Amino acid sequence: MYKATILSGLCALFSLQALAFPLEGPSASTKRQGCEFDSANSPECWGDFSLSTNWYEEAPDTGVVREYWFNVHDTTMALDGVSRPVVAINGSIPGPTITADWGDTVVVHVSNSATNGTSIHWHGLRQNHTSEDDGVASITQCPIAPGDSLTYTWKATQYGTTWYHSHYSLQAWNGVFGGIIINGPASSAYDEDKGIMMLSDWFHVPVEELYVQASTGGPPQANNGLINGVNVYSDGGGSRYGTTFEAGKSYRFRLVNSAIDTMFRFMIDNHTLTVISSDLVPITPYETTTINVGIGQRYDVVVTANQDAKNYWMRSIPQTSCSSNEMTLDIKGIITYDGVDVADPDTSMWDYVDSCDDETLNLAPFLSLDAGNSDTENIFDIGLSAPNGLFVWTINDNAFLSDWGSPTLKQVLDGSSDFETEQQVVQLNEQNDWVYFIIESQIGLAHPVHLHGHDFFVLAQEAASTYSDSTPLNLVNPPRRDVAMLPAAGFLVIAFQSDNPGVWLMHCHIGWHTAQGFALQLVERLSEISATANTDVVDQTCSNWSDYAVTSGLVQEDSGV
Ligand SMILES: *[C@@H]1O[C@H](CO)[C@@H](O)[C@H](O)[C@H]1NC(C)=O
Ligand SMILES: *[C@@H]1O[C@H](CO)[C@@H](O)[C@H](O)[C@H]1NC(C)=O
Ligand SMILES: *[C@@H]1O[C@H](CO)[C@@H](O)[C@H](O)[C@H]1NC(C)=O
Ligand SMILES: *[C@@H]1O[C@H](CO)[C@@H](O)[C@H](O)[C@H]1NC(C)=O
Ligand SMILES: *[C@@H]1O[C@H](CO)[C@@H](O)[C@H](O)[C@H]1NC(C)=O
Ligand SMILES: [Cu+2]
Repeated sequence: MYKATILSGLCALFSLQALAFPLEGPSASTKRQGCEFDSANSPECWGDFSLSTNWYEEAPDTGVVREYWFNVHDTTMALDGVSRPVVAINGSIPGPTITADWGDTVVVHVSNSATNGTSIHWHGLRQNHTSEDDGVASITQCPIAPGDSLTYTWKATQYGTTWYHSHYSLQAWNGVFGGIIINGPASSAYDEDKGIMMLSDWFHVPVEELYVQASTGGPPQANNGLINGVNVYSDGGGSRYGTTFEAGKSYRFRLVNSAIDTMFRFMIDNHTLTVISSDLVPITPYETTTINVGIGQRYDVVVTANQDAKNYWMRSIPQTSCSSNEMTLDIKGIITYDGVDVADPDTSMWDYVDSCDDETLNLAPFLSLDAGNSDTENIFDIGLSAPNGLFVWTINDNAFLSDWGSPTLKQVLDGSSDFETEQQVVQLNEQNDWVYFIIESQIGLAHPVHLHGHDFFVLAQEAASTYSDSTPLNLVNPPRRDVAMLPAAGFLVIAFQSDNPGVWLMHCHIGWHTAQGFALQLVERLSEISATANTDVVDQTCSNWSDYAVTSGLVQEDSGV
């Protein structure tokens, strides 16, 4: 069995490598052949590889395995001073950061000690021929039952900043998420890496308790927002994220939006941001004073400590055009220049225009690639209805619904090639076809659209407008990423190649909307899928799940993802 061979190979490698390589931490100093990576002087270098390597075609093979053990459990935490029930990984929100080098293999053993099912999705990771490890309940696996565990294995063929999160119902937004850093070359120099800046919205009750409200009255207002898991709340307690600057040095921040329903504009008072990547794609650097980060998106920015030595606010501002928060202008961290007392800054924010639009103008990938002409074109019309008095989002009039106990990948492994209408399956059977998706909506709300298993090329994106045959498409090195905004009452046109056999979800990354049916799935190159998966593992997780579901009398109340 393909997977079994890989796993036993990995174990052998792991025991050989365990002593020679630390499990965590950046390894920028690891000796390499060729031009050596040095973030301050040669950020474009990576041994025999570089910033110019086409990572969709080749990646280093380090032979290094980064192994992690995650324990998902229920607990109570007061991230902003207000205590509430949460679901956490190893007692922390965000969970432990996964760190690896480009070309490493990452193995994560997930144990479920919580009272609900779980599954962990490695957002933005391509999962090249490893659909089984994509971690989406009801798509690529049954949920991991309480008391059960599952090991995920994937290769870091890309590098940069991303995150993982639960893909079981709304669970991610009770605290099951964390950062992923894959060290690799960069398109701009910097002195120090400040790591993940996780931007979240936050409620004072578990999100399930708000689902009926979200499905009748619309999304509830968030109580607060967090930066790396902390913020203050209405003078009641909590603390602020803080970090220090040494005058003259430059710092890399890795922004991740892990919200359920908030687009955040990030800024540091009086400092400009040099943007060096969007999602897992390095870009030609550009400067800006503020950056708008959609849900699920990532931007890496470099900031130089070139201002007067004092304290400055770092701000994460919910964009009110598509979100609502009690603490809109008070989700802040503090940057302290060395030698200055830590105190609340007196600085003022950069001017900005509130919006839920992507940063479209400047996102030119450093590795320039053009999109091919379309072989297959699909038009998806987004709609909203309330058949039983509860909102559902539809794609071409069909609301997505999957079954935890019967994931699509298992159906494929069991020989099925016929799927239920509400599974919303798009079959892509040709190899390396250029596939165009035209996603349109007449509803005046923006949606962050995320595709699994691929980066996509953004060919067109326009608010308050209708797509037509004469809409110009940008095929020449367009932005390339894994989440893009479908603008309000407008359209988004994306393209990708069918180069990854597997079952892949595409969905709106607003948690409420995913749960309310705004999703579809690709069954890509059906006949090649079984060769990528380990049927025994898929079946075992499902049989454990089925035992649990029967005895607990569990009822699935949403789309499942
Ligand atoms: C993706 O997987 C295929 C099949 O195993 C392999 O041929 C290809 O080299 C892989 N791509 C990368 C970038 O590793
Ligand atoms: C998480 O906790 C488990 C014990 O439950 C421990 O074995 C593991 O090392 C911890 N992992 C991390 C990344 O902290
Ligand atoms: C999680 O478990 C609790 C307690 O058993 C239950 O009330 C709740 O509905 C579950 N949530 C989901 C999404 O299954
Ligand atoms: C799941 O299945 C494995 C393999 O049979 C078994 O060892 C394990 O105890 C099961 N876990 C649960 C929670 O049923
Ligand atoms: C910061 O910028 C504001 C204008 O936004 C300006 O008035 C102020 O002098 C600047 N402060 C410093 C320390 O440069
Ligand atoms: Cu949406």
